[in-house]
Amino acid sequence: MPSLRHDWSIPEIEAIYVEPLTSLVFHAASVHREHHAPNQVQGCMLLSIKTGGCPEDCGYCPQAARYHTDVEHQPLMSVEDTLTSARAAKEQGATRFCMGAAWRDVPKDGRFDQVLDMVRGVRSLGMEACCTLGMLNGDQAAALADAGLSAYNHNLDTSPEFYGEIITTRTYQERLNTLAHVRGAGITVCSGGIIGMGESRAQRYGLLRELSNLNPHPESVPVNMLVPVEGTPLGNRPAEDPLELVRMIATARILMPKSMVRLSAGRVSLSDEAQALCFLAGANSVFLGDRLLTTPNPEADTDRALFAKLGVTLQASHV
Ligand code: SAM
Ligand code: DTB
Ligand code: SF4
Repeated sequence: MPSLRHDWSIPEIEAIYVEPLTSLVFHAASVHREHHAPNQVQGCMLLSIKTGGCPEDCGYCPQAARYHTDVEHQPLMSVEDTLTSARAAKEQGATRFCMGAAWRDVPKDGRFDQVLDMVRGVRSLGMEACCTLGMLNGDQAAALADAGLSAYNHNLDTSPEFYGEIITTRTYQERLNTLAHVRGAGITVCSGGIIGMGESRAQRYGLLRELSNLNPHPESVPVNMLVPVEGTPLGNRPAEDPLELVRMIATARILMPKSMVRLSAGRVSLSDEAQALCFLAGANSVFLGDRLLTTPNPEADTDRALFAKLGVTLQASHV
């Protein structure tokens, strides 16, 4: 089996991304089958534990305080309510519970202790626990690792060149620093990006190069399709072509063969056929539940019917 590579170049990435679609999907599916059970998908469930009011200016995000969206601000949820939600997630077949907070960075007060309690609680239910809390330092990463955190989500979102068009309140390097702290604490890394923000294909290759040149590769790579939200600067973006999503997923699968590639935001706007192509192209994880953080995701019944139709089974817990 070829060893994993961390030196993919832009021309190599481009050559993969632009293969004729059926060749690309066949290539990705072949790589997928060498490393993963082809018809098994990991189910993750998201919960927004602190919603809205974020000081950052991420152009896609309904939770940025400066944009006027319908999102209602909510302070940090209680540990009890969070665990009630985690139990429901487990019932629906999720093996990973992911807690998201609209923070620029992890707060240095009692709220962090509360998050640590949530992490311990989720782990005690026998689920993987993931958090996405914004930037963090080495000590905070170590505390999360101590509490048993399985993964930390922190997306690079796009290429270094395009980043400044979407976010100006922090730098790409700060994103990379947080990922290094997470890795340094021994927590697995979940990092990916978004397509459909007006980036060029070349800028997608740039994101894929950054992700695939991390050593080790992120254990999970969420590929989001922009959910345009009214009131945000990207609220009027036209819908992205689902076949670009398929190319992005297939290329990520080929560059990072062992990683979980997550078909993330945007599933509500995809047909069953488009989702089937994404799974064929190597996506092997999804978010379950009718809500992502603040925007809709397919209903449980809709997903059950889709998985039954495709013969996809949800991965059993290995915790
Ligand atoms: N505040 C933390 C941060 O930025 O890392 C954690 C939460 S933030 C909402 C998590 C990720 O959600 C972002 O990095 C972005 O990739 C994704 N996201 C946010 N809004 C989105 C949208 N409208 N469409 C697609 N993905 C989105
Ligand atoms: C990721 O890459 N996608 C998820 C999760 N990581 C945190 C979030 C998607 C958010 C979509 C917009 C919303 O629901 O607010
Ligand atoms: Fe804040 Fe995260 Fe939204 Fe950016 S993506 S505005 S950091 S919640």
